[in-house]
Amino acid sequence: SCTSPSQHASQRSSIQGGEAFFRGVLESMQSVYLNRNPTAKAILDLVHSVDNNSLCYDHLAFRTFGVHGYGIDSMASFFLDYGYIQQEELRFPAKKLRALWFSPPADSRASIGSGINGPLPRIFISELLVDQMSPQTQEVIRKYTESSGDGKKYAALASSLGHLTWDKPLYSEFQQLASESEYAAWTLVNGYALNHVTISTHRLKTHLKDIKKLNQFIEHSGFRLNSEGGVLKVSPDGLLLQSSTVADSRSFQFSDGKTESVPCSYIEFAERLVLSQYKNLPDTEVKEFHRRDGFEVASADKIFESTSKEQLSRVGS
Ligand code: OOG
Ligand code: NI
Repeated sequence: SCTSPSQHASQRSSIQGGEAFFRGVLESMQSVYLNRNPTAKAILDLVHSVDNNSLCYDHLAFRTFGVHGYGIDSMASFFLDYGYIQQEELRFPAKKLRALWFSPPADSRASIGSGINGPLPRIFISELLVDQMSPQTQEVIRKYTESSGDGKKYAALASSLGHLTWDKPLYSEFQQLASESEYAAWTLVNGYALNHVTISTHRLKTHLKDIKKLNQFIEHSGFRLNSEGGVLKVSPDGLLLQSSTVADSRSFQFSDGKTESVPCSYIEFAERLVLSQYKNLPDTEVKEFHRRDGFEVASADKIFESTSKEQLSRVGS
């Protein structure tokens, strides 16, 4: 049903027109992500090699600045144009963030294929509530979004090219943002780049379909998982289980010539259990829509920390 991230091209031939273009854009976003984030690439390769053929994405996530049209809508319009449907809002008052998630079109054809060419993933897009930031932080964010011209219209293009739509900032501006919101600092240097992909563990074929086994396997393979609030994040109904790695970092050259390490992206795992009203369905008949859908604000709040200094600077596991 699902195959390796590198087997895409041959499979795309069965998908036509708009959907082939749409998936091509997602594939470019993924290729930027894999090139910048060696841990994410290694884990995708590892899980694929153990599980033989199955790798489906649960969701893809993006971050934005909620100001001047640069917020959620700037990225959402691409997905809405290709048939995605807006779902619930999630609010994170302490982090001064909000998010929306989008479900894929019901008629998306390829349930054969892997990763980006598998079942289309949900999309999770968040935005910083810029108006609630300090005047200094707002000034930096407005300086860069204003310098971007019509960049907000090309969020998906920027993401698939791995290009910022604004100038590179000064290191001092990055630090100003980081001191108030690590999310803001991340977005200033990563822009619309894919923040994470999420492997759908229940659609794996081996013992790794159990997220607790997958977490153990990932840690035994030498990768660090985000430990904020505990490695495994469980929704109050017990049906949505999530975990994520600590983000990779890369060296970034600021406009004042300083080169410093900045956080980039991470990879997440999600296991969605069967809803209670379907608990008697035989395993072979369980489809994705029989499982817990959506996201969970308390878990998401902790997953945001996957790019935090505190998680990145942890020693050992
Ligand atoms: C998103 C964190 C939340 C989820 O699945 O709940 C999340 C982010 O780090 O931008 O990914
Ligand atoms: Ni996520």
